[in-house]
Amino acid sequence: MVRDQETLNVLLETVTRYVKERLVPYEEQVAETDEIPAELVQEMKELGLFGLAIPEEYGGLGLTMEEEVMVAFELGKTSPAFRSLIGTNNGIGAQGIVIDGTEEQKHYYLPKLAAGEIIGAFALTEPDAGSDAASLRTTARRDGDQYVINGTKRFITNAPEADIFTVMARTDPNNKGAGGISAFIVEAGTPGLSLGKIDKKMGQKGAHTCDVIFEDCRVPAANLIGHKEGVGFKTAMKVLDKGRLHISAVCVAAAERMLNDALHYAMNRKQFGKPIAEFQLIQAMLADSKAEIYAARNMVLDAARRRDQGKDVGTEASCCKLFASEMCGRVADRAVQVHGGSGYVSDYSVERFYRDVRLFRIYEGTSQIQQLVIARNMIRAAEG
Ligand code: COS
Repeated sequence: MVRDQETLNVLLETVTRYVKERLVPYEEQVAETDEIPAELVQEMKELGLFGLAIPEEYGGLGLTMEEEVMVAFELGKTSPAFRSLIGTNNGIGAQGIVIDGTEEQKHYYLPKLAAGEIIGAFALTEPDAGSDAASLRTTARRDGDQYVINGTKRFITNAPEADIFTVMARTDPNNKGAGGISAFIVEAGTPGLSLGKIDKKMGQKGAHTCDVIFEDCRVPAANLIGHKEGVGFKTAMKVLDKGRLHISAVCVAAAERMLNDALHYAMNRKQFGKPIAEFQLIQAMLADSKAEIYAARNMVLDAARRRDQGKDVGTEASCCKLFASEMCGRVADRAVQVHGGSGYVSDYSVERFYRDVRLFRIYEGTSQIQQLVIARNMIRAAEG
C-alpha cells in the first residue's frame, strides 16, 4: 500500500541520489577498511534511514511494507554493508518491540532506534541452534523482579555496534520446544553480557557480526517483550517474516546493480572485432538475468501489498526469500562470467558483490528452510 505517492517519490529520489552520489563512491574504501565512515552514518541518520519501518508515533517514517521494499530496491544497489547498518534498526533488531512490545517498551526504545541514536540487534542463532531455532539453549531464569540469562548467541549482525539486543532465551526448562522460549530486550553494558571477536566474513565488509555471551546476566523482568513468557519464538518468526521480505527486496536491488554493471561492461568490451554484448551467448545471460529480476521484483511487491492488507504472508515471504536470493546468486555468477577474467579480480565491483550476495541465501533462514516453510504451509492448508 502506497499512502501518498508524491511523498514516496520524493523519498525514493532522495535515496536513489544518495546511493549514487554518496554511498557508491565509498564502496571500495568500506571494503578495504571494514568500516563505514562516521560521516556517512551521520548522514544516514539525518535522512531518517534508521527509522523507515518504525511507526510515525514513535519517531520513524512508518513506511508500509510496499513503501519499505521500494526503498530497499534503491538502497540495495550499493554494497550490502550500508543497508545492513540500518537494517537491524528497521528489521530484526526493532520489530520484536514494534510487533509484540508493551506501550512502555515501544515508547522507551523505538524513538531512539528510529533516530539511529541506538543500534538494535537480534540474538536468536546459537552455536548449536541455527536452522533449528526452537532448539536454542540460552536460558533465562526468573529471580524476583529479574531474569538471569546464560548462553551464547552466534553470528549476531551489528552486535559490535549494538546498544540493545532482542534475545530469545528459554524461560521454561521443561519445555524444550518453541513454547518454552521468551524474548527479552537486553541493553549492552549490562554486567554479564560480553562480545566475542568480530567474525572474519567472506564478504559484506563494513557489516560486523560476532558472538554475544551471557554469563549470569541480570535483566529487569520489565524487559520481557510484551511482559509475556513463552511467546518469544512466535515473536521471532513474525519478525523474520517481515525481515525476509525486506531481504528479498535487497536481493532484487543487488541483482539489478550487478546486471547493470555486466551490461555496461559487455557494451564496452570488444572481442572478435565487436562489443561482446552483440554476441548471443552473452545476450542470453543478460536476458535471463533481466527476466528473473523482473519476476522477483513483482513477487516482492505482491507479497508486500498482501502484508499491508493484513494477510498472513509466511508462505509468500519464504517464496520471495527463496526465489530472490537464489536468483541473486545466479545473476552474480553470470555477471562475473560476462566480465570474464576481469570479473575475478577486485578492480571491478562485481567480484566484491559476488562474495557479498552469497550471504543472502543463508541468513534470515537458508534457502532450504524457506523450502521447508513453504511445503509445510502447503500441507497444513491442504489438511484444512
Ligand atoms: N508467525 C507466527 N507464528 C509462527 C510462525 C510465523 N511465521 N512460524 C511458526 N510459528 C509458530 C507456530 O504456529 C507454532 O506455534 P504453536 O506451537 O502454537 O502451534 C510455533 O511457532 C512453532 O512453530 P513450528 O512448529 O513450525 O517450529 P519448528 O521448530 O518446527 O520450525 C522453523 C520452525 C524451522 C521454520 C524455524 O525454526 C525457522 O524459521 N528456522 C530458521 C531460523 C532462521 O531464520 N534463522 C536465521 C537467523 S536469525 S537472522
